[in-house]
This record gives sequence, structure tokens and C-alpha cells, in this order.
Amino acid sequence: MDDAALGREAWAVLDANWTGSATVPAPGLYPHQWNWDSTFVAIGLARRDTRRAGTELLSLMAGQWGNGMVPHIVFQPVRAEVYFPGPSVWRSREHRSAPHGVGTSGLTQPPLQALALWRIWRHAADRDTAAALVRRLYPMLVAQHDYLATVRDLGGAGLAAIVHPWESGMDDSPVWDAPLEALPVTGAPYRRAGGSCGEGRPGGHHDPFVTLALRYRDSGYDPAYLRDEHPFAVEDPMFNGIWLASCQALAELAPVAGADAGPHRAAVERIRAGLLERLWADGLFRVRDLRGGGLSQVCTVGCFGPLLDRELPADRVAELVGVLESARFMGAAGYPVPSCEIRAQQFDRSRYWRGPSWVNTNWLLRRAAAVHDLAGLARILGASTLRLVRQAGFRECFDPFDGSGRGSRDFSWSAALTLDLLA
Ligand code: 9WN
Repeated sequence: MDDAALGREAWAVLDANWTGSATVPAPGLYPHQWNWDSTFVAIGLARRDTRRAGTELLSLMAGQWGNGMVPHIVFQPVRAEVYFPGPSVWRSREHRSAPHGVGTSGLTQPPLQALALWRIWRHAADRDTAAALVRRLYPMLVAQHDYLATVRDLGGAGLAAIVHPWESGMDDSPVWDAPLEALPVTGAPYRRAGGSCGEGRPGGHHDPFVTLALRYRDSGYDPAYLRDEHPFAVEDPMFNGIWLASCQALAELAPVAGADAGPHRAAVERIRAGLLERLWADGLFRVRDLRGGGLSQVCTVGCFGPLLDRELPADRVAELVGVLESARFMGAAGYPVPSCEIRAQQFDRSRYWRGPSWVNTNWLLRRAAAVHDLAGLARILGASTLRLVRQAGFRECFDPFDGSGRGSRDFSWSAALTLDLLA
């Protein structure tokens, strides 16, 4: 299939998944607006359609809570209870800080929005529309970053902690196995519907997932509860690497919004120092369990998140790229980048975030390669991602050895990021 035909197919997927103000991740299984899915869609549209990319971000931010949190799901009213856990579980509307016109989850996802806005700004042909969008979104993004820097600095060292695996966007990654196994045993009053687990997902993880969400909800989404009692608190290199890149983006957008870039530059330094001091061990960034588990031994695609920092010291970049290109990851995979290192006992080529390759993480690593002037690596990541979607379609994820598709079909971020790769 030539580039033009692939592009047309990508647009068709995005149009089919468009609700009129947002793009759902895929037909069927995911009928609402998801935080980082929508933001990847905005990134994919940045060079193609400034207005639609902006609408995507604005509709997500309509779910932002008064405390700055951007929720991981903004529910579509018509299909409210199709997905579990739906709005009746999260009960966001009962919380004083949540928006009242729209139902949302009570958790967040990686803060990619400022990076997306920067790309829209950078590529927009219509400068006035882009500038107006920056001015509108800038205060919302500042509030989001303030929330992360205060409520989520559970380790007290400048990094944001996630309080549920769903917040990582990589739900069943093996890095959560140990913290989940260490959870106190409690009753699980809700069982997640089997259908929501989808192909290849370990249903066994979902009871602790729901229990954790309910405990946080029942605290009234209380920051003091998160700090003192919540049993899952983890510093994740991908979440924080994305946050750092978004702080760099806000520093560049601040003058457009008539604001001072200084606080964003300070945040970049703080997050970088936290990443290097707290998460770096044995040649890689690792996940830190703040509830006593220490640093994770297993290495996943998330460990490369801090490569998004264009000022990461060159020796660290070289070490990380060495691991990425080795037989632990790209070197032994036909279709990079496997979501878990191939030699790990937990590696499973067909199970969701435990082995398959994903278009969104390939895109992030390609971006990381580009900011470090690693043109060869960026080219390989772009070309192999296009090979995957050409051969198997816009699937949710892919077998890293034979490239066959896994999970949902017509998956929005796979289509949208393809448009960016083709541009
Ligand atoms: C829970 C929507 C989301 C993605 C995540 C992916 C999966 C949800 C689920 O689907 O998570 O948020 O139902 O398992 O892991 O990255 O945002 O596509």
C-alpha cells in the first residue's frame, strides 16, 4: 500500500472514531475519551488539522478538575456504563473539585498535553488559531503541572507519583507485579467484566485494580490519604519523562501566552535531578515503589521515557540507547520496540504491555531519538512502525517477532501517529 492510501485509511479510522468533539480510542471496547489516547491523536493531527487537534485537547481539558488533575477518562454520556468502571463507580460529580457537566474517572494519565500543544503550535499553518489555542490552554496546563508538583510529589523529591497502574497507561506492565502483590489483601466488591480485559490481558490483575480505585474514591480523592495511606505509590520513569518534556514545551509556549518561562525551566531541572538521583540504577531508569519495594528489577519500554529530555547528559543517553538497541529490546525483535525486555522471565510476546510493540511508545522513542540527533535510530523506529501498520493494520499492539496485530482494530493512536510518521 502506498503512503497516500495508508494516509486515507488512517483518516477513515479517525473519522469513524470521532464523536464530534473527541476521538475514542477504538470502536467497541473503549467508548469514551481517554487522556493520552486523545493527546496522541492531537499529536498525529498537529501537522494536518490545527482546529481538530485543538478541539481534541479542549474536549479533554473540559474534564479537568478544579485541583488541576486531568482525568484519565472523560465519559461520553450516551455510552456511560458500557465500560467498567464507568461514571457510577468513580462518582466524580459528587466531588467538589470535579467538573459537574461531565463524568470523569478520578485518576490521571501521563501528562503529554503540553508537548502536544507545542507540536500544534510548531506546525500550525494558521498562526492566529494556534496562538489563540496556546493562550486558552496554557493556564489549564499550568494548573495540571502544579497539581503534579504538589499533590503527586509523594516521594518529596520533585517527581510525580502514580497511584494506580492505569495512570501509567501501561496497565499490566510487569513493573506493577511486585507492588500489586504487596498490597494488603482486601475484599474486592467489584469484578471487572471479562469483556473489558480484552484479548491477552491478565484478568487476574483487575480485582486489585478496582479495589485500589475504590479505596481512593472512598477517601473522597483526598491528597492526605494518598500521602499517608494509599498502598500503591510509584515513581515511573515514563510518566516523569513525559512530564519533563511537557515542562520543556511549556517553557517555550510561555512567551506566546505572555507568561514567564522561568518556573517551567526550574521544573525541568527538578524533575531531571529527581530522575537521575532516584530512578537511575545499573545503566537504566527504573520504577521506584514508594511503599517499600525499592527499585524494580524488570526493565520495560517505560524505562526509556527520560530520553525525551533533550538535555539529558550524553553519557546517560549513550547507555540507554545501548540497551534499547541491544538484544534485550530492538536487537532481537523483528518489529521494535517490545514493551518488556525480551530476556525477562515476565516477557510474553502476546500479552498487552508485557511484550508486544506499540505505535505510541515507538513514536515517543522516535521523538527521543530525534531530540538527541540520532537520525539512524529515528529512521528505523519510524520505518518499522509504518511497516507494522501497513502489514497488520491500525491494531492496538503488535507481536514484536512476527508483526501480527493484537488487541483492538481501528485503534485511534495507531492511525493518528501514522499520519505524523507519513508527514
Ligand atoms: C484502562 C485506552 C486505554 C489506554 C491504555 C491501555 C488501556 C484501559 C483498560 O486502554 O487501558 O485505562 O481498559 O485496560 O493500557 O494505555 O489509554 O486505549
